[in-house]
Amino acid sequence: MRRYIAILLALLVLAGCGTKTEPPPETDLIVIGMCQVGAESDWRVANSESMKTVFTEENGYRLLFDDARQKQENQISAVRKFIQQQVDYIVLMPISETGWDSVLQEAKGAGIPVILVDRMADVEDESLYAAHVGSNFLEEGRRAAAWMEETFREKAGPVRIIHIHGTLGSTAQLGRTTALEEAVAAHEDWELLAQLDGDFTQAKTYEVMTDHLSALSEGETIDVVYCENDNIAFGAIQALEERGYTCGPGGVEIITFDATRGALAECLEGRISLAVECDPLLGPLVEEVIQAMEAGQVPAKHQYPEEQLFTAADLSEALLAERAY
Ligand code: GZL
Ligand code: ZN
Repeated sequence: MRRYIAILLALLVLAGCGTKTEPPPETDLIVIGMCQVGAESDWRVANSESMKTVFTEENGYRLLFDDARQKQENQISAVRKFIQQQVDYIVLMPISETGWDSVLQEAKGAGIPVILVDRMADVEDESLYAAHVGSNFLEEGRRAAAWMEETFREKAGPVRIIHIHGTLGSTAQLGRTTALEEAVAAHEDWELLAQLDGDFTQAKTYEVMTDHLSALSEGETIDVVYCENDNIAFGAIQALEERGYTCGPGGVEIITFDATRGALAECLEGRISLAVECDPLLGPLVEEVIQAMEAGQVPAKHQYPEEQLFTAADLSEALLAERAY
């Protein structure tokens, strides 16, 4: 009997049942420290998904993912943690443009390349980052302003605009705001009624827009609300409709940026007038940069995704169904 048990034990050990499963060996996986802003918007969730889909162990990567919960100090400590862990690359989605010089200097000193994704970091020394992959936000805003010019060309009297901006100091906010302010300055018949801080979230926008509307006289005319992302648009529409306004073409024209599926559905429904696409699926572009660097090449400093505008005429249920985000 004892011999039988001994054989059984030996078989179990051989089968590895007795030992804990070892993680895959640190072979040649490329280790990436990723500092994400947070999960403040549908765009951000899609952006994180894109990264996690690309940077998998099957594809040859070990992804260390940090969510900064929309605080720059959390991003800075995450970069320092990744430097200590001696990752191969740091991928940073900077929440705002300033305050990065010293921590990126530390990464450079540790010989770890930094790739900026989505928003930009405004640093003195451009060698502090290897490449930037993200949208041209000023261009996005200028395309929205051109649509406004077209839409209001024949309108007699003032064009009354409420501007709800995103996280102050973020490249997306700076670019989209500059474009609107340039256009307002160029049109003496455009009136900027208010500039509110929606911080790219639906909750904050609903709060500030409700407060603003409650201070207006009943039914005061608003021609267009310029929302710097979809979640701002959702909050603004909720507040406007509660106050009796009709949103969409012919009513309060709603302009939004990102063009996530939720916003395109509202556009098809006729509550959003214009959705300016801002592509969150940047994982493949970032991987191209990393693979180029792995091959010893110097990547282009800036890589911009292709983006388009949507109005209801451009949309259908079928198109919505096939969109990735
Ligand atoms: C834009 C990105 C912005 C999105 C918002 O690339 O920085 O941040 O437009 C997100 O939805 O919060
Ligand atoms: Zn004009």
